Amino acid sequence: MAMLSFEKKYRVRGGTLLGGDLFDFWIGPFYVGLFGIAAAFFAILGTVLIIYGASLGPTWNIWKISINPPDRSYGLGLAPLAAGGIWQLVTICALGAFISWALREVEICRKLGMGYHVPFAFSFAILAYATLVVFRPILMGGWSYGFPYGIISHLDWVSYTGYQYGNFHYNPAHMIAITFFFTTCLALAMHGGLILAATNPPKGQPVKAPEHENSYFRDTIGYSIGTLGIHRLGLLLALNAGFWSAVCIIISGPLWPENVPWSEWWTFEWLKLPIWSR
Ligand code: 07D
Ligand code: 07D
Ligand code: U10
Repeated sequence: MAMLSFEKKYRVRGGTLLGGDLFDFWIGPFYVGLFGIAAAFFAILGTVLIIYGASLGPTWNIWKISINPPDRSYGLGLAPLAAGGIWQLVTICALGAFISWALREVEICRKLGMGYHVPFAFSFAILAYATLVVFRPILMGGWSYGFPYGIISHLDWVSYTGYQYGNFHYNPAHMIAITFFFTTCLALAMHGGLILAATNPPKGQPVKAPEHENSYFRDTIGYSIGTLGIHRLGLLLALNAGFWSAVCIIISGPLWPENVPWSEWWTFEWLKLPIWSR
């Protein structure tokens, strides 16, 4: 079915989570919905707050603008606008926008009669973000632990926080997360490569089907996970990358003491267990 006639067929009312028929319509290609309005509201308000924060100085250089979290002395309390309060409001707007966006995705899935896999996946990104700016700061007892909202300044935060624990590469959950990120790239490259290989045979030959795809990997590595399986694996790998990222940062401070190098984990008591210490 052509896309335009398909859209005419499925663009019907219903499937909303909240608000019934209110905002149950489309603007151009975009489904609106109550959560679309909420997402637009939070995104616009958050952006306006960032621009307001930037207007307080000291720079309009896009790379250097930074909306900083409050000082350590404010603990988990509210801070004045210019001293971290804007960061707190922007954080609320960001979470409001991300969660509204995920719920809008859920409504679209319901309208289309599809599974919730895409919003489920996005929720892992939201989890990682919330871990950085809400859960870890709460466990550490201060909003100052959140990362600053600026292109360069958030890199400074990652670097600073990494070196605060000596060499962050020694964090075992960071290792697991990185391995999942790398494996996700490997899997996507293999999958993209395989699909293009099957659909681009030499001139004059027919386009190949899943039997060829399965055979390719059975010939190469002795096993094919299958055409549906690779998508399940891809999702699993990517979600684990985000999940273990959240783990690696939530344990840095709340569980593993602040300022203690992660390298010491590897000299921890468990390393002295008789099986491998002889
Ligand atoms: C390609 C989908 C499109 C999304 C894009 C990002 C904004 C920010 C805001 C000026 C893959 C849109 C950007 C809306 C503009 C202002 C105030 C997704 C794609 C194109 N980072 N990070 C970037 C964010 C964190 C880290 C780039 C966001 C953590 C490192 C971009 C968040 C840590 C590097 C960016 C976030 C961290 C980057 C490219 C939120 C650990 C880079 C992102 C909300 C996760 C790279 C200058 C990209 C870079 C980079 C955005 C969080 C580390 C500006 C929105 C605190 C080491 N980050 N980041 O392509 O070039 O993502 O930085 O959590 O090297 Mg970051
Ligand atoms: C948080 C983004 C959420 C995004 C959302 C959506 C918009 C809309 C609109 C485009 C999680 C935002 C959407 C704004 C845009 C439009 C229209 C994703 C998030 C909700 N590290 N490290 C990680 C590597 C080192 C350190 C994670 C590698 C050093 C710290 C990942 C290396 C030191 C932290 C990772 C390396 C160090 C991390 C990031 C190599 C620094 C974290 C991915 C090869 C000296 C962070 C949860 C992630 C983390 C994190 C990879 C090196 C420190 C596993 C490959 C040794 C402090 N590092 N790292 O989390 O776990 O994505 O955050 O050297 O906090 Mg690391
Ligand atoms: C995949 C796939 C597959 C496909 C695919 C894809 C995965 C096998 C079948 C998809 C993949 C691709 C297309 C490849 C490229 C994708 C990437 C590389 C990922 C990254 C993507 C991007 C960088 C693009 C990002 C773009 C976005 C997010 C769109 C931005 C949209 C908007 C700004 C509008 C959003 C709409 C909303 C919020 C709801 C509707 C509202 C409006 C349209 C109007 C605006 C709002 C209002 C009127 C509300 C009023 C405002 C209020 C009340 C606020 C007022 C407040 C104030 C303070 C003023 O596997 O198959 O192929 O294709």
